[in-house]
Amino acid sequence: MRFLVTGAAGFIGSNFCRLVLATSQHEVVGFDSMTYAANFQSISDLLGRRMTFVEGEINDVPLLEKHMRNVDVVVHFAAESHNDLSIANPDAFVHSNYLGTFNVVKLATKLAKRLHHVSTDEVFGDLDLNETTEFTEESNYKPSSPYSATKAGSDMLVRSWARTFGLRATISNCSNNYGPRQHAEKFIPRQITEVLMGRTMKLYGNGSNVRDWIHVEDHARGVLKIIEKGVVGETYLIGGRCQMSNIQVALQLAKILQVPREKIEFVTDRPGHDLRYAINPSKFERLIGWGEKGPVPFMVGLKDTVEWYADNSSWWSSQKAEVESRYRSE
Ligand code: NAD
Ligand code: TDX
Repeated sequence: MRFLVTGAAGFIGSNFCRLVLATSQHEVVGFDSMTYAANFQSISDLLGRRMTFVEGEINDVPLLEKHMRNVDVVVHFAAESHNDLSIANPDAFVHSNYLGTFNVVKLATKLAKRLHHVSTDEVFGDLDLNETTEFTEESNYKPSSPYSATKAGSDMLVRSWARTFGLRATISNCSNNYGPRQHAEKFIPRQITEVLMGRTMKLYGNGSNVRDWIHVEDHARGVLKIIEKGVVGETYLIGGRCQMSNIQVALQLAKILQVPREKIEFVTDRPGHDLRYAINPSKFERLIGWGEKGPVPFMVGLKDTVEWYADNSSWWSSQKAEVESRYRSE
């Protein structure tokens, strides 16, 4: 099959393209508008016979249509993805996440293409810290931030086009990803790069908020499996059953980076900060059947991720100054 991958130069999109080229015979057309979050170095080594790249906006309908015509499946990752930025600048989130997905679903319907829409567990809002509840495919939508609200809206567009206009679509809502090639604005790469630069980690509030971590390769494997074997019309919740508080993650990072816990600094909390996310991935696990290898164990993946950032400062050094100057001005 030939895939049109929107957001191909971002964190998860680029890791997905890498996995597809390494483990299948599918062809890839990467499509990305190269916002601040994209990094051409994440895909430059992949371009060749089975992968091409188009710099383009999903809201540029004629350009998107031209490239969508030549593929079998649209894999839609493109989005503004950072909660902190959505608080400072929500307009870009409505533009890319909501209107952009509106254009993607309309064109996929018009051209009768199969669509896989990549979404987030944040559409379900947050869970209490002291409970053991988890999100399921039946959970109500209750987004908290402009980011999660626009992702929730994008899911609704996909669902309604599937029911009303016969769009052949699947949706996945995944938990927090970590791994190589994630922008330095996000929690884990920010803390690793701060320590590599001799500074302190920056934890919001008291560090008790909980996230459910999954390695980006496992998310990419999941998306590919849903495209190949998932049931059209279904939603899958992807997660790795790995709930950790931010302070627990920071302590593990301190251990791997061999710095004392005094390197962890507590800073002003994020407004509206979601307390806990937790995915019940039972339905997805029945589809993926992890096999003997299973998902990447968090401590193994975290250690590899630290090594990747230590070895690839040329990938993140130019975005790092920009990120920290943005955080200082917030
Ligand atoms: P990212 O910010 O690293 O990458 C997003 C990419 O989309 C960037 O390369 C950007 O240039 C591109 N893009 C943005 N707006 C565009 C537009 N209008 N037209 C074309 N390209 C555009 O984000 P990510 O972490 O790789 O997330 C990818 C997808 O996965 C998003 O839809 C996000 O909501 C979802 N998701 C992310 C996580 C996570 O933990 N990062 C978890 C679950 C779901
Ligand atoms: O410097 C920081 N310090 C800190 O304590 C940053 C950047 C974050 N945090 C906290 C906030 C969250 O509790 O760490 C946790 C993770 O923060 P982010 O990396 O910003 O991720 P989150 O807000 O949980 O959203 C992420 O997961 C779901 C992705 O950015 C989304 O795109 C995805 O949909």
